[in-house]
Amino acid sequence: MPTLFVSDLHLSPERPDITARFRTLLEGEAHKAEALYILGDLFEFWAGDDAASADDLETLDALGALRASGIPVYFMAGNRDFLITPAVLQRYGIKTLLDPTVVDLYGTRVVLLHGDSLCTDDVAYQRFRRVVHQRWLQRLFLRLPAKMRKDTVAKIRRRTAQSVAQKPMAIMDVNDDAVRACFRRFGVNTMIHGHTHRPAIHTLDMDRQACRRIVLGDWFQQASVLRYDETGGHLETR
Ligand code: LP5
Ligand code: MN
Repeated sequence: MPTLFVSDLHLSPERPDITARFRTLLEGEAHKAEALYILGDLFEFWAGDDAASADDLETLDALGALRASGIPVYFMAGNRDFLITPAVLQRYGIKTLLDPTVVDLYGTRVVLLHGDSLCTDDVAYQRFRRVVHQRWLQRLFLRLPAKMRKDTVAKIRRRTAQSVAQKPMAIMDVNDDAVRACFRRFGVNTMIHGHTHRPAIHTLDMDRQACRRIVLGDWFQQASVLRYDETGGHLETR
């Protein structure tokens, strides 16, 4: 049976079409899978577990139902939903993965990432990332009333959207040296990540060995799904 990978769904009540697409996957194809891996940005944003919307909880319920039917569900946080706690995910039977994580897929060691850590040319983003990943700042933020947190996230999203609009496309892709360093660090020849919304299977030579970087796409127009089995990775849309 294949293992399914998805990322960058950006689920929100404003985009019921994406939620519907995800439900179709969860209630159908996912039941015939070995496991489901979510590699970040499942949610458009996460302002704290107590600030989750009814839609967010329904999504977690649907994932919990898949897990309850015997299909393991793994979640790695993205740059939008990193505030979701492992405790909440565990309540639904979902296992949290750290970024990066190495897994064994049908006898091949594969490194999994959200992908934002590889975008080292985007200096403003890397600075922003370092700040919001500070544990003390997160703890302080989570002590604020939920309404204030949601307003702050809305402000951050407006500011970052302005910032993205002014950035050259090239700096928002992965940096080649960062990719090579990651292959080297884990001694693997396959990598799977999302974040850049540029679905593709890239091959590159590392010390005369062919390496593969599989990039998942977003779900805005269609569902981007990686079906991985004994024959390798198949990047598909639904
Ligand atoms: O996800 P994607 O692909 O759209 O965009 C990313 C980068 N953007 C972000 C921001 C998120 O999209 C939205 C934030 C979610 C908030 C979660 C909770 C936060 C709580 C804080 C806890 C302490 O990650 C974007 C990249 C792009 O990918 C491509 O890689 O470029 O990065 C940016 O836009 C970052 C900016 O360049 C950095 C500067 C923005 C200034 C923000 C100031 C905040 C002001 C606060 C006001 C109260
Ligand atoms: Mn992302």
